[in-house]
Amino acid sequence: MVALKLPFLLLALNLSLFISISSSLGEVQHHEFVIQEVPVKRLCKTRSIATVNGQFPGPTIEARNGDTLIITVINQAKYNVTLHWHGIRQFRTAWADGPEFITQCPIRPGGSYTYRFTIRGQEGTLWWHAHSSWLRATVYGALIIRPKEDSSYPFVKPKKEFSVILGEWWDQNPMEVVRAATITGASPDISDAFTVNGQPGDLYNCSSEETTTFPVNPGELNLFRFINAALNAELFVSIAGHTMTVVAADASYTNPFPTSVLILAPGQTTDVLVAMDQPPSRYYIAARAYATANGVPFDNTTATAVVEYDCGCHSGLGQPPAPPVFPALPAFNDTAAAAAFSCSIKSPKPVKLPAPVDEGLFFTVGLGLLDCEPDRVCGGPNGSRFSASINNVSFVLPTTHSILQAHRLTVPGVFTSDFPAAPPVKFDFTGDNVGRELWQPEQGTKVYRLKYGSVVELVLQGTSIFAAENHPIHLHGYNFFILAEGIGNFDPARDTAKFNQVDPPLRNTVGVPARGWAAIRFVADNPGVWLLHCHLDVHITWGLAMVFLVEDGAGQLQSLEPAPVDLPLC
Ligand SMILES: *[C@@H]1O[C@H](CO)[C@@H](O)[C@H](O)[C@H]1NC(C)=O
Ligand SMILES: *[C@@H]1O[C@H](CO)[C@@H](O)[C@H](O)[C@H]1NC(C)=O
Ligand SMILES: *[C@@H]1O[C@H](CO)[C@@H](O)[C@H](O)[C@H]1NC(C)=O
Ligand SMILES: *[C@@H]1O[C@H](CO)[C@@H](O)[C@H](O)[C@H]1NC(C)=O
Ligand SMILES: *[C@@H]1O[C@H](CO)[C@@H](O)[C@H](O)[C@H]1NC(C)=O
Ligand SMILES: *[C@@H]1O[C@H](CO)[C@@H](O)[C@H](O)[C@H]1NC(C)=O
Ligand SMILES: [Cu+2]
Repeated sequence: MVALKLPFLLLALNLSLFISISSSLGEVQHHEFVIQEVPVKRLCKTRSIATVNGQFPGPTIEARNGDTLIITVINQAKYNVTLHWHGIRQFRTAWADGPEFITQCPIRPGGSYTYRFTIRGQEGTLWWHAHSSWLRATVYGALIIRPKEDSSYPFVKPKKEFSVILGEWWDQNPMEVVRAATITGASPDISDAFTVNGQPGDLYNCSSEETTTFPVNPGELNLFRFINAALNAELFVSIAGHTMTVVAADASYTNPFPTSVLILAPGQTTDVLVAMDQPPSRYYIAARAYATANGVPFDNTTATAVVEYDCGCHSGLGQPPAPPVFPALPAFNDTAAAAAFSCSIKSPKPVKLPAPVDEGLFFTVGLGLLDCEPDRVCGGPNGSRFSASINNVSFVLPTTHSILQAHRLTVPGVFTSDFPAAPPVKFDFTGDNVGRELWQPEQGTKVYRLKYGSVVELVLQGTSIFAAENHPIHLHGYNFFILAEGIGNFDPARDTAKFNQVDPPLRNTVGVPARGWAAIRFVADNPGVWLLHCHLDVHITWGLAMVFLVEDGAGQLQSLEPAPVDLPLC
């Protein structure tokens, strides 16, 4: 089946795929996003959630490469909010990137802010989400970027397109979940469900009436745009009976390959073509966690949606429809399946890898524990407080100015520029016996400065402090080539030989393997301040983040634009 389908797709592959950064601009789109709380019922309970325009998931933005988006956000909820356009390069428009206290102060209740940016040289699926505390649990939606001309898809134009947004649901208000955990220092409560387009599906109580359904016709070739919008879980996802052909990831085209299962870390997207070539019936799409931290509790439930063929065969008179076919999913700890999938993603043709490297950086990423405040007992292990860090610095958000504003206005005391290029202590990063004296990180608001245009190679090294775990690391404002991933401690003498210098994939989020490493490369050609962080919200809450400050280059076209007049201040 696979062998039959693939040549057909490959023949259709237009080999001149690389998207040119066209100077002729596309359409200008205006949107109004009102942040408002509405009651929704899930898992038998009703609670009020923050939404955009009362929709959950929020509105889909459909654009073409080259379009300019002008999105006015009006905050009518009781929370501070910011929105982030995940994966958008934001050339010269860092002011519109969104992470709170990094590129702007939050939009306060009653306030508003207009995000303005142009999509340049990106096609595929991205998404938008709140970037303030844990609001993104319910404030998110798809951002679809089509080619400027329909004829320039590098694959057969699909008959139908579906967005499949995987989310995570708590019975409690997620803002309360993180607030409680921040007070005690304990690990936040795990979620109660995963969702597909906002619905948990048939395997949960009080949910089967509203299971998401994707109506298809026999014989069609359809595009499914998968987005992992979950807060704290990497997800395996599969469609029963159907082979998926991966054609894009994080809004970059890939060399097409067939697979029966996808793995998506929070933040990642994957576009797949699926031929509706099975006997007309109903087939489950199912998603559940890929969990790598030994002994750490996780949500082990399974979300489903249904791919339903139009065949007049579902409501036989008096006969209940047959239950949909269920797919095989890998075990929760199937690292081999996760690695096989990530390593199959490649650029569609040889790339021009930026070289030579100007900045060779080595960052450890992992967990840690902080001592509790004096005279208190915290809720983490042995009365401690959970923490996380990069190069032993646990990131602390500023409060009086965003880092971008402090940079532009040269406000002292908001951040320091001494983020270390390498970990302060060399140890057996992935070993089982990391000395307890190494477990407590330093706290700080440190940036690493990059000259405009410098070529950066960054090795992200997981540690096994407290628990080794896969960390999905996301870089704002950039795509990067993933040169290689490996298990154990990165050894330059041995491991640089494994770098894919031919067709490495271009992405915005890389899952750094548990007890392993990933190497990425990018050119610092976008001035501004850009957050690098773990996209598990539990870890960013604990400080697994840092900031690259990219200096202006020569002249206006290599410099950050002036701040918008309505930029929210602290
Ligand atoms: C679903 O409902 C049943 C019956 O009321 C109950 O026993 C079970 O605990 C519920 N499951 C969940 C996950 O809430
Ligand atoms: C999910 O976790 C619960 C609680 O730890 C456990 O009782 C249950 O057996 C697990 N279910 C699966 C399918 O692993
Ligand atoms: C995965 O979990 C199963 C049972 O929970 C265990 O037997 C197996 O050794 C684990 N595999 C890995 C690779 O950790
Ligand atoms: C907690 O303390 C006990 C006893 O000192 C020790 O054995 C254990 O390793 C500690 N656990 C953590 C996570 O620090
Ligand atoms: C991190 O820094 C703290 C404070 O300086 C130190 O005690 C600890 O050993 C360091 N840990 C590592 C892994 O570098
Ligand atoms: C909202 O943001 C402002 C800074 O702009 C801050 O002073 C305030 O504490 C924040 N409110 C909440 C509830 O976090
Ligand atoms: Cu993480």
